Amino acid sequence: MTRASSKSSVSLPVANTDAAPAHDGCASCSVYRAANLKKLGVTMDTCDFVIALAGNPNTGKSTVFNALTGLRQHTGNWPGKTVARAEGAYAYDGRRFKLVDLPGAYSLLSTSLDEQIARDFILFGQPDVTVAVADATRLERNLNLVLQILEITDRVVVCLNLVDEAKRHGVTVDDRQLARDLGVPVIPTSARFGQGLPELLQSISAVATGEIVCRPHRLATEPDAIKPALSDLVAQLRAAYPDLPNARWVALRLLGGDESIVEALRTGQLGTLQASAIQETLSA
Ligand SMILES: Nc1nc2c(ncn2[C@@H]2O[C@H](COP(=O)(O)OP(=O)(O)O)[C@@H](O)[C@H]2O)c(=O)[nH]1
Ligand SMILES: [Mg+2]
Repeated sequence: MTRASSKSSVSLPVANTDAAPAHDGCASCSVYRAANLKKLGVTMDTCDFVIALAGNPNTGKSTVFNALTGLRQHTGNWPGKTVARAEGAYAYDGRRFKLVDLPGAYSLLSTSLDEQIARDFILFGQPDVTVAVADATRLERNLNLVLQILEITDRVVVCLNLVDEAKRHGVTVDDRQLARDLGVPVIPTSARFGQGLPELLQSISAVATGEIVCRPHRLATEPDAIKPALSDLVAQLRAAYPDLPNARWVALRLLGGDESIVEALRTGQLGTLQASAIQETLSA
């Protein structure tokens, strides 16, 4: 499916000005060029796929975003830097990808505005791929959000970033085992230095086109006690909102008393929220 948009073309610098040491994945070497990346800035006349960048604050989402789009989304080493989502585009292997840099989030269950924006986009915006950017130096903490994302969508690539920092602290992550455990591709990167980005581009493309089919790790099952209520609620949600992408997840949130979802349902905004998120996805 091709998604259309009306944004005008803007010519933007494409060079990655961050100091980049010589290595396989850097922006200036042949491997990177061979990755067939064309940074399109905010040129999004048409795009084939919408890609969301999600992750805890300070995991390098905006650094990845800038490296792939050639834009200059602000990066910083403190939380809350990205307050709204930023959008840009790139072309890879003859296809056009719209990249959405979501605000940092520790959880998709919280009620902070940043986290709600991120959650609504992943849940209702239906990105073709969600890239979960995780900090390799704080993997355990970061996996909380990754696992929550895997509950909502099965098209996920984990960008295991800051591996250079992890290495400096003597931490190595077995990314292959992690990929097996999570059931989605895990790509080690040092986005600041362009390392791993060709592999990341390749994985995003493969998941978007269906060449790679993810089998995400999901919580085994819900407790027996809530099963009848859950299936009843799921049926009602499906009847009321046939296009709702993940009725089970929404039902679980309702049973958990998630105020924002309860409110969205009570006011009838659940359908509107869904429609507007999709509309924004298409027209931004
Ligand atoms: N050492 C190192 N620093 C990085 C890497 N990626 C991002 N950073 C730095 O981490 C900080 C936060 O990055 P940013 O992209 O703003 O994170 P965001 O909050 O997730 O958007 C910035 O100072 C980046 O330069 C990396 O792979 N290695
Ligand atoms: Mg950011």
